Amino acid sequence: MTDTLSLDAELAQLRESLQEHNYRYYVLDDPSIPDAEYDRLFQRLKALEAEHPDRVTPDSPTQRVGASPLSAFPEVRHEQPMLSLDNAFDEASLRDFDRRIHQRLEMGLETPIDYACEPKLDGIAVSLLYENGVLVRGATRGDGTTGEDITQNVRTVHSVPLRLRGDGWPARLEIRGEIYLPKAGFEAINERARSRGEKPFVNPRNAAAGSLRQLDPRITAERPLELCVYGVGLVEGEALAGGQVETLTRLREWGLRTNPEMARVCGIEACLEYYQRLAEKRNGLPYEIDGIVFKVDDLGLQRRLGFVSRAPRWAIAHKFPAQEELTLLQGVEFQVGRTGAVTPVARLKPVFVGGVTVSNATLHNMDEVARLDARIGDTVIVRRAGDVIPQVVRVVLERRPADAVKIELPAHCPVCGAEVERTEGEAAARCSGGVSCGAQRKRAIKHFASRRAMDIDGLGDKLVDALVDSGQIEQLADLYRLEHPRVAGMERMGDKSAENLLQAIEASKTTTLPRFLYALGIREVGEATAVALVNHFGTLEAISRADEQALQAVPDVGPVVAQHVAVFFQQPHNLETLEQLQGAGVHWPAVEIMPKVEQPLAGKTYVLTGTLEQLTRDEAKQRLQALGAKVAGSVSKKTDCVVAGPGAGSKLAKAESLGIAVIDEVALLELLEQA
Ligand code: 9MJ
Repeated sequence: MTDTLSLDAELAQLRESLQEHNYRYYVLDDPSIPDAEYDRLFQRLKALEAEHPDRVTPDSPTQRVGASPLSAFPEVRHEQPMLSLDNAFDEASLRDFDRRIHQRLEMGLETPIDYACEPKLDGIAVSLLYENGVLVRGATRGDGTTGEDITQNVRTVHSVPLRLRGDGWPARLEIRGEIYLPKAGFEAINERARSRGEKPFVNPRNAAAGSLRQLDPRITAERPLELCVYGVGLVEGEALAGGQVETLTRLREWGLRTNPEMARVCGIEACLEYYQRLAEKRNGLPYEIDGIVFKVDDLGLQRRLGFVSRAPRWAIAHKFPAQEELTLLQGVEFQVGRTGAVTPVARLKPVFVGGVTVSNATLHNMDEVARLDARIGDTVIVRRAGDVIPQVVRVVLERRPADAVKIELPAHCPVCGAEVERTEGEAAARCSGGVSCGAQRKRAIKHFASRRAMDIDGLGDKLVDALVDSGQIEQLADLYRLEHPRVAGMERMGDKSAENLLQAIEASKTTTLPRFLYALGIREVGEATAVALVNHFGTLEAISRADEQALQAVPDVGPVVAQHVAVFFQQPHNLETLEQLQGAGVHWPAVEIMPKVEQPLAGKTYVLTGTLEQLTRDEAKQRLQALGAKVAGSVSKKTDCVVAGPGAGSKLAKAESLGIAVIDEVALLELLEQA
């Protein structure tokens, strides 16, 4: 007996405690224990209930999911009809609403009315029936009189209490509210859908509807839905006194989530101010709202005002500008980004959406175009939510004209005419023009001038921007045609710095072939690949003539790199650039091809540390690489040898602790000489 008592006491205590923590977490947004502790209490309750199945109650926190899939949702009749709202799309209509109320109540306009102001959530309206404080039914709005019984799914929503807190609730109580997906939850669901190759939802409202209308409640349970309540239907037993705001405050005490932005204001001017304030806050809220609902706060006045058809005379929704509109897809242009990514952009018949006129929207990439099945001439839904760039979210297939035109990726870059490449497994298509492409020019020049490429000291990013913007550099080779007076006349330049820059540019003409090849910025061709290509082919000419098969014979060059290299050298623009650069005087010493047998360090990994005195780090690195060695930046078990100069520190210590061979610069030079 005592055992049973203490078991029941523990079960009751666990349930109450979990319910309280749920309330603090979901309703007050102020949890008092860490998640791990909540999980422990939950697991304890689950274990006890598993041991004593006869003690499981339907309102136990463990009983949110568990029901099996339905074949259809049964119909339910609401105890009280679920109302809809009239809309006001501008200030004048809102003022008319206030005027009508004054007239009906026979009140002078000078007597302001108290209004409850609530953000209008754009989710799915639900009615929750509580009997003696226990959730017995959840239903959709349906036609307002009859809805669908979605009790199983509603129970999986954590902010829906399975039992009301406290006391004093009416014996039977219908709660009205909205189940919705916060913005972050919507993004997460769509991200997951995309990663699985599934179709993403168009907007959070559709995602919430799709989640709530699952016949299998286990799927609903995986969606981060939330509840927010804004009213009541049937109230049987205890009456609810006070106004709208007071009612919602009571509901909150009973454990139901209400909107913290809710406010009571006096008079229509204050309503307009509230609307403005929330309009400014809209993008920063964690959930989507599509307007503000204003309700006469006093329940007595509400009763006197009554209804017309299904909408109360005492409430109105003042809508924000729509975030989705229909328009025509008039064309598609392809833009080339700094990295060469070729992006389709929809040209739309201008349409007012999300508070601005939109005439362009991104289509992301060709995979997205295929997913949308968009064609020129289609009617599309454009969405502009918050500050994000407008998107085409859906095509209205029923409105497709017979002459709608398929969207094709152009074969050639719209900026430079070079071939457009698509790599297997990559969504973006890219221009292969590289250095010769105007869209990629600034980036290409910055890379060309960088220290590990042509090493043009003093040619920083800002200066490159200024030189391109002022028209002094249109193509790479223009670098070598810069003239002193114009350079010196630029902002923050002067005689001396111009002279230094021109000298550095002059000095860069004397380079090495691997550096030059790397400087061209061919995709996937880093320094090591450039060295490998040069070692294998010996001359730029040979590299440029090699086909993909020949390129793949180079160590570490796979099909993707081979394709990028081959395509680069097939572009007439690129060949012209190479000619111009060499014509401007860029040159390098001839390279002796090392037959593979003469790569005595192939497969070995070297690490350089400390100061070298006779060689620069780069020279040492290039000469080691020329012998087939890999030069790594850090010491690991895979390192074969560490070259340590004066000042070597932790890398040397690590090499010693791992028992890795250590040599000094003299030994390195000997090694390089012998090889
Ligand atoms: C929404 N959707 O946020 C009402 N609503 O009141 C609020 N909807 C409503 N109130 C009566 N805050 C009918 C609908």
